[in-house]
Amino acid sequence: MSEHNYAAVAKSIISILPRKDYDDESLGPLLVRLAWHSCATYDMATNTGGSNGATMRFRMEADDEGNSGLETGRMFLEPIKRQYPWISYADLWILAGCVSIKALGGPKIKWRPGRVDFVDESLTPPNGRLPIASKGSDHVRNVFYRMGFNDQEIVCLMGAHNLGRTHPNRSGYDGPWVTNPIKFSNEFYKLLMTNDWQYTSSPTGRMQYYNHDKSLMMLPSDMVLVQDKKFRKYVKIYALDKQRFFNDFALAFHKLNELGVPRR
Ligand code: CCH
Repeated sequence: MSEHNYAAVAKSIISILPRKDYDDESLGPLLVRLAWHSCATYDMATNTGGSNGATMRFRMEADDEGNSGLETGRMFLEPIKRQYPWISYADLWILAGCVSIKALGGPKIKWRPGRVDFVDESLTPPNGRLPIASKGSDHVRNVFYRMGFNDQEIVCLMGAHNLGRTHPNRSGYDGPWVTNPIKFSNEFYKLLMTNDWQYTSSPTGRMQYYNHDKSLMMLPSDMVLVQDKKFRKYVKIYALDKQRFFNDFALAFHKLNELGVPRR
């Protein structure tokens, strides 16, 4: 069954993650964001969008403002796709996200193959379903409730911002959230609980939160998690209990990547 050796694909993905010339020397965070955005178009009411279909291959979704930078992630996965042409892009992107989380010290995420690549471009979900970082708690809730998540799961999933950074040439925001952006941890929640945040302009003019020496950042949509009492409760829990965060994150990320995937 070498034809469907997903473990071999996973191994090959792990082998391309370390990269001296890229960001914090790992492609992992970018691939986690790619997986997340391929899922984040899901709409429960119409059962449209989500990771099945790999519709980000199509121009309309690739050009959605929120997906800026993700062409780089898809490009890095091309050699893997060439090596294992039988895997769908839809499965590959999600597998890459799951494998990256684990490789960067996070929990093991349950992953199942079975996603297909749509040929019909008209099945691409409309633009505008991704969350916008400058908006408040109503917006964040609307986006995640539309996918079928509750407040606890929202706070938990946002903990992926323990990884990676924002890029002025992609989103216009600037900097990493935590001191080691290639180690999955609960530091994001601990930092959110501090009072070290100044609402300031980034070099591109985007308003965001910087810490005292501008070495770390938070998006307005991250700060919502401590400004909103119902969210804040879970930030406290995850700041104090890393294991609970890891367990809950594994469940929530699995739920995320199954959204809209037809299963018998
Ligand atoms: Fe995120 N995220 N995210 N995010 N995100 C960005 C980067 C990453 C929002 C906005 C942004 C999730 C939720 C949200 C990652 C994973 C997740 C950036 C910077 C913005 C802006 C992009 C750039 O400039 O490169 C908003 C808004 C929300 C919700 O309201 C969730 C949920 C996940 C995963 C479960 C990861 C990882 C990154 C880092 C990417 C990198 O290139 O380092």
